[in-house]
Amino acid sequence: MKPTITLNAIALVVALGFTSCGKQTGTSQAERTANAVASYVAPGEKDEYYLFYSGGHSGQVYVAGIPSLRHISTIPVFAPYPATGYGFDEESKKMLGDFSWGDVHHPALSQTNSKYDGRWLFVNDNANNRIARIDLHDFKTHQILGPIPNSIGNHGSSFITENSEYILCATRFSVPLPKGRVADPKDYEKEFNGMVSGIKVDPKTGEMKVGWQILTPPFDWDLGSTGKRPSSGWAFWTSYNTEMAHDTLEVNSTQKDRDLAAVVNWRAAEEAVADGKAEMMDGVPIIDPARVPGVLYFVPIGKSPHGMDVDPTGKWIVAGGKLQPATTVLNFEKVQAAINNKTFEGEFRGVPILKYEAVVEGEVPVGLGPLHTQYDGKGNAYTSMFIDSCIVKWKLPPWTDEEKKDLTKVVLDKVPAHFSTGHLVVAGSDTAQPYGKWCVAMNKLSAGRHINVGPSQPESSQLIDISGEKMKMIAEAYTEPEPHFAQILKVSDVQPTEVYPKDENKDPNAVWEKAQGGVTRNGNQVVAKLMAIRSRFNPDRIDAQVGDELTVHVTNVEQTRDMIHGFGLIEHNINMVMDPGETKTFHIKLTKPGVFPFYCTNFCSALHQEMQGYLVVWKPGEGPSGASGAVGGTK
Ligand code: RUQ
Ligand code: CUA
Repeated sequence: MKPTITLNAIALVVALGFTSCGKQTGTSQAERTANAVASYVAPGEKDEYYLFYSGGHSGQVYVAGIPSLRHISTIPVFAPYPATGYGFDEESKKMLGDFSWGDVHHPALSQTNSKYDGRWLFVNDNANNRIARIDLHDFKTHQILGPIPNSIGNHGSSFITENSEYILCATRFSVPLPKGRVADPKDYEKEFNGMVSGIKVDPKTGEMKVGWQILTPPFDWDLGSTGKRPSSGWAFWTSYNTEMAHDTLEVNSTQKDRDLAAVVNWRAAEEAVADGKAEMMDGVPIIDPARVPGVLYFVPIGKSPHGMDVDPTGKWIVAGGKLQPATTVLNFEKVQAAINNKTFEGEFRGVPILKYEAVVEGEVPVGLGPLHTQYDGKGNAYTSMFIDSCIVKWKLPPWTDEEKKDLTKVVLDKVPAHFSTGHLVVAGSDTAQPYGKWCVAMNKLSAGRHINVGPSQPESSQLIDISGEKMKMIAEAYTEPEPHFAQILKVSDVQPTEVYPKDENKDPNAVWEKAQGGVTRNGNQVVAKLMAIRSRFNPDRIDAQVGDELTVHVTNVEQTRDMIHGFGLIEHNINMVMDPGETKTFHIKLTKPGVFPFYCTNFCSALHQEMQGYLVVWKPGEGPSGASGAVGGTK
């Protein structure tokens, strides 16, 4: 019964908690002015950092600027987005496959030597077990991998290794494996399994493929993080259902005071696969950790933990307590020693459990509901507090003897956040050299701090200056549902292209001159090649007939930045958008006769409205050249 009471109490605190905060008080006019100036980016000036927000179940990634917190663009990933034509042309339709949504949680910037290298941004899809790669060369999605075999609920992901060798993922859910096998959830402990996956990233192209997997008990793996420097080659995940409950998890998975976290030696996993110690399941080499010692260890962490974040030195690993008012700090040197000396407190299914007392450095009493921890690279940690609705700054070890005796002494500062902070991000926290300076709190509830927009409220973000001893709340903004984690990248660390250069366009159907365009027919296949230029399509007439398969290639021949043309086709659910120098293709079967205008959907010039044409779909046997009619009118 006890856990139920605890959880109800928490629910009550969550429900009432934000009434205690509200409008920031005690901010003098001088402070207000200073805060406004700190986040003000004047017209014509630019932000210093990119903020890449995960878009949660919108399936997208949002780009904002720091310090302005202004939304600058949306990068569609797992859901169609007519604004950029994503999900309408053949290539993006193919990437989306049968899904029209995803649940993006944790973006990860690619790294070289534990530093952002400005090449790619990877994001996970919790819902459909996928990982996507956005190229920062053009800020577009270029690959969606998945659904990943033997992986269900790709939430503990996408955690990148220090040289982008792998994206590491752990499953939130467990099912009977391989996928498609059915067993009664009552037999959960026996029949269900979780998985840790190593997704290999090609160092040149960023192309991902499933490398190997490690079979785990059916714990619900939660957040994780990868090692660096001393902990290079390792990765860590919390779990919240060591009880292996399969129903009423709210009660049944919160019984134990400690849950088992996973300590994974991913280099050892890689070697085990190379040495032939894996067995294939659904096309993937699977490592059974009971039979391959040294790949997986467990360590108890209290209670129902959530975030697990490695600090910039790679030495401290901090787990958020969620249902325990403390963060647990593990010392990686002690983890190593415990492994080498076999300081275990038992095992579970053949996997050694490291003795808690032997690996823990301390439990820091940060407050209620600690979730995620970030770092400034100056020895400070920042933890988001879901229940207390605040950010807590505290000092990482090494601690003095006096501090060790009373760890409340290492808690340095608290700043209220509004409300119920989930993730927070400190600029560059997951690298060896954080930029520091800015922290963004991503809050689950905005609770009417903005003008009333009806019952559904946006999420809120708050910008906190962490450059001084005390944190300073600077600004607040609202975002589409719903940012989980985010990444911050210095603008000068990436060089996106301004156009697609003509000579790099390798599309065989690109047309760069009027004479190359036109409409051709082969049986019932009609192919139109169009050129888009201010302010016309060439050709601007496509003739076909009912029953034809129509393929349209449109090349935007502009070589000027931001000179974008669209191709919207009336009543056919088509809207392609071509950036300068880009060729896109759609394919449809023509099922109804009529004259269907098409037009440019991006306001490109003073004569943008005039940028239009006609798709004429004749009844069979009618039309300018009878049954085989296919005409592309050029002017
Ligand atoms: S989880 S609010 Cu999806 Cu990142 Cu912690
Ligand atoms: Cu092209 Cu509007």
